[in-house]
Amino acid sequence: MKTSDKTIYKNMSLCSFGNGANLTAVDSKDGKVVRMRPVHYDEHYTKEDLNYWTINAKGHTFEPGMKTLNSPFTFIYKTRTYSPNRIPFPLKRVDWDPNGERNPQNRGKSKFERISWDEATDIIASEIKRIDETYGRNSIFCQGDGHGETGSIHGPHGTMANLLDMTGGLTMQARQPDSWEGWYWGAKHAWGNEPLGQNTHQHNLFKDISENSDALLFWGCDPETTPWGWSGQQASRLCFWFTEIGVKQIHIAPDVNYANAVHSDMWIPILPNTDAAMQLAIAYVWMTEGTYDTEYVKTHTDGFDWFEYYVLGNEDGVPKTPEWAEEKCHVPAYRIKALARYWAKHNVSIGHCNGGSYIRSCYSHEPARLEVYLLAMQAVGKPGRNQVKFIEWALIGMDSFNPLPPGHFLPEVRACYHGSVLGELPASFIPKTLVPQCITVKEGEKVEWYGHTTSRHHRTDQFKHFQFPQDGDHGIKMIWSDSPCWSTCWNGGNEFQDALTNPNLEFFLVEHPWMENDTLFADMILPISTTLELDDFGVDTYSGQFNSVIWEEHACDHQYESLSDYEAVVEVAKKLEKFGGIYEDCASHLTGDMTVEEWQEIGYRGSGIPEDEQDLELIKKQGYQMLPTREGWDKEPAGMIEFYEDPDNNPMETPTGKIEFYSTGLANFFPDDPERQPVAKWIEESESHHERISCERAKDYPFLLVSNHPRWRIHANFDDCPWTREIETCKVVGEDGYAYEPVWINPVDAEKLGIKSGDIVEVFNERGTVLGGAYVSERIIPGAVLQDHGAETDPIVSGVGGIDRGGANNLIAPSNTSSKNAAGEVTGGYLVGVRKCDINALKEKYPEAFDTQYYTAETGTNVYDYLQEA
Ligand SMILES: Nc1nc2c(c(=O)[nH]1)N[C@H]1C(S)=C(S)[C@@H](COP(=O)(O)OP(=O)(O)OC[C@H]3O[C@@H](n4cnc5c(=O)[nH]c(N)nc54)[C@H](O)[C@@H]3O)O[C@H]1N2
Ligand SMILES: Nc1nc2c(c(=O)[nH]1)N[C@H]1C(S)=C(S)[C@@H](COP(=O)(O)OP(=O)(O)OC[C@H]3O[C@@H](n4cnc5c(=O)[nH]c(N)nc54)[C@H](O)[C@@H]3O)O[C@H]1N2
Ligand SMILES: [Mo]
Repeated sequence: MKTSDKTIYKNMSLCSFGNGANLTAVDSKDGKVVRMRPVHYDEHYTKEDLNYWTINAKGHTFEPGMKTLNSPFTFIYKTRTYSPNRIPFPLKRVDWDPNGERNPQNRGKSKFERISWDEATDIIASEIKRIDETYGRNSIFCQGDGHGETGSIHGPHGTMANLLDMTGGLTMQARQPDSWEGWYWGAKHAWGNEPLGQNTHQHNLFKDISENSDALLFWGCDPETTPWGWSGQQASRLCFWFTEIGVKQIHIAPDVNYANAVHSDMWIPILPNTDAAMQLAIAYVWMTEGTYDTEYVKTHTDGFDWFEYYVLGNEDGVPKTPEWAEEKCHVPAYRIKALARYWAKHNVSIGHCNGGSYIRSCYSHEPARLEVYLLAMQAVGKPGRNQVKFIEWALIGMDSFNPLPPGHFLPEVRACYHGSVLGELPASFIPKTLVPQCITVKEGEKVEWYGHTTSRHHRTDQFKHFQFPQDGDHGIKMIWSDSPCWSTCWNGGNEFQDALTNPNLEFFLVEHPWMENDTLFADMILPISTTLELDDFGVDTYSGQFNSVIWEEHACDHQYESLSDYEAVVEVAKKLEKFGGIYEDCASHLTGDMTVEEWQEIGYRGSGIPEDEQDLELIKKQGYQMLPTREGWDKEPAGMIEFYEDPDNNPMETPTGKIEFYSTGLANFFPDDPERQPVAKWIEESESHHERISCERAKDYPFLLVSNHPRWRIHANFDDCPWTREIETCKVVGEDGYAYEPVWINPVDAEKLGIKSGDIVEVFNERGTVLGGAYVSERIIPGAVLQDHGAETDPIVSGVGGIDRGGANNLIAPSNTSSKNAAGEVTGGYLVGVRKCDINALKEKYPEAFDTQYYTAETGTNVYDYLQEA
């Protein structure tokens, strides 16, 4: 019996940029998606067609395979499409009246009522016009960035910014390089590697490591979890291959993450965000034992003397010995010495996705620069000695194989506004890390920072000064968000929840598929379709297998009254057109007067498939088209070898062209910044942060929080998935039947706290409290606790000092940025207290909050519980 009557193909990565990985087959029957499954390339292609690549090393061969290696999230996506949490129709908060009382204080408290698309778009259009005429366009603030469903035409983020941009302007949220803060704000000043700051010379690194490395340091890296986000399972296979060929895998992390548990030859437990201390001690061992590459340091680097002066203690009287470091990072001195000596004698590379709280905590620019220093002291670029980035893309140099490199965009097809990420910002913009401060800024005051803060700007952009609001502007009166997860993904979420109730904010509009997180605080919500309901176009560039170009069709109809983000914004544009003037023809400008199918064709034409191989009939019929591996890929120079061999003719992008131990750019522009000095240092505490175990605050909040990228979610996505919620590392069901976000606690700490596995616990500091379910395990170092990020907020009391049952720990993250002049986020590696929670006492104290707790352990929220009964 045939179980499906239709099969379509989709790009199911949640990267959002049209490209990603996870080419997936989707079967549906009677209009309903019944199954999502991998694609076997050999249904249409032979190995020869694909120019099948292999890597040979040490008598073994690594093969990409002929079947896609999708992440588990790919196969469970239909549960999101059919989630009970889907927003079915446009909603308006019952006590928000655009012509009367707006009750901003009730955001997040009052319920919603159904309205029609016609009413909703009428209100939106007239609010835009009114706010523009009363306060000016810069009072409309767009939050239009984020990861999310991979769409090109129906891009999940920023379409509304396009509309506002073409009709008079807006204030845009600038997405900071959240994933690689430390590399961006720090490492660039040491070795360039623009624009990311992580090593951008990734060609053939996988091959290089296989052939030449003795060990790979997984320094804050979980290639069994984070590849699930964007790419698939190739990184997992790579780790097995490293074991097969004898490349040692050493994990440096506070926790036994999922790769560490399976693949590691050694785990070096370290307290969160104390890596800088260990790095300095490693440098100390090399300096005092004479085991670094002095010749390389002379010819390839600049300013080493400054660093040596500091490390040996000549500057502050404190030699950075392994014993000194042990006290800060809790790695025993003997182990630091052993690692330093092993490293000096062997070919060692370092692998990251991005680096965990090592790279997203206070002063993250320091460990990032220190890593560059250590690499330089051991002749980075020499075969087997490199820095590998983005293991989550599984690629380790896969961009060498594939004609479409990761990050290949399809610019013509974009409905998304990519300025927020890539840097083409309007004059008025706000760094994402400073949003609460900017919403609440008082008339006549301003918020200030350095740099456009988006991820593609050059190092020198960090020296430009900016402010909000612009002179003469009036601050934020309206927010239009298509990425309503600020409170569970950014820094100081409780401050954001408070800011949303600010009386200056007249209209908070959200477009989203699901009722969760900031959506609960909206005045109006537009129901958005999921990718399975849409025709689109995509490319697979991250799988680490082969590139494919995908002609995406819808697998089921639009659910309920939902529209895609693009379609929703076009509906608003049509209403604006009626006002004429600046709004004339804005809807047709937005669509280019083209149908989705016409956009798909444009996407295909610009996809990178060579013109003579383009065949529209074929791709429409087959659903996808594969590209063969590039000829000659294996001849390309690996990693930073060219700089290693000839630094004068292949300089780094630093002012001196060398790797700078003394960042001359920072020295010129911020000579007196104690938090980011010209030479990277250990910063104990400072004006911006008091988040060390040595700080006064640690008496009340003695643990450092690790807040990893979630094993069972992609950030804020998937928290409602019944298939994963059953897993004990996904949710811990408490005594009251509620599914809590796990909190890992070491048995030594648990015993002191009187906590056992399964207990409901509170994780807290002066910024608030989040609940969790205890998972007592030696998988976490004593002195640290771990709770993944991105759980759905479920406020018992919202705002600063509040209590969140959902376990969205970003609510209690610091709101100050990486350091005074670096606007990065701090979302892990900060101080918290932990105690057992008396849930019954909370229920007595906040009966109303618990009356309106709608969660079931199986699925989390149900949207109907937020609706006012008719
Ligand atoms: N504690 C802690 N916090 C962190 C980090 C950490 O390590 N620890 N890491 C940081 C990093 S690296 C990142 S990238 C960020 C991630 O933060 P984000 O990129 O903001 O998070 P996402 O959940 O991926 O997506 C944003 C929103 O888009 C929504 N969405 C998905 N598809 C669609 C769609 O088609 N249309 C619309 N309108 N919405 C859609 C999702 O539901 C979600 O609300 O978090 C950062 N925050
Ligand atoms: N499943 C899943 N995959 C994802 C994502 C997701 O949300 N879910 N998000 C995607 C995105 S946007 C990004 S940016 C990447 C993020 O990629 P990463 O930055 O690599 O991810 P993290 O989980 O923050 O950290 C990786 C590991 O670092 C270790 N670690 C944590 N804190 C510290 C520390 O202070 N010091 C040291 N030495 N180690 C530490 C932990 O073992 C953790 O497992 O993942 C991507 N992939
Ligand atoms: Mo990220």
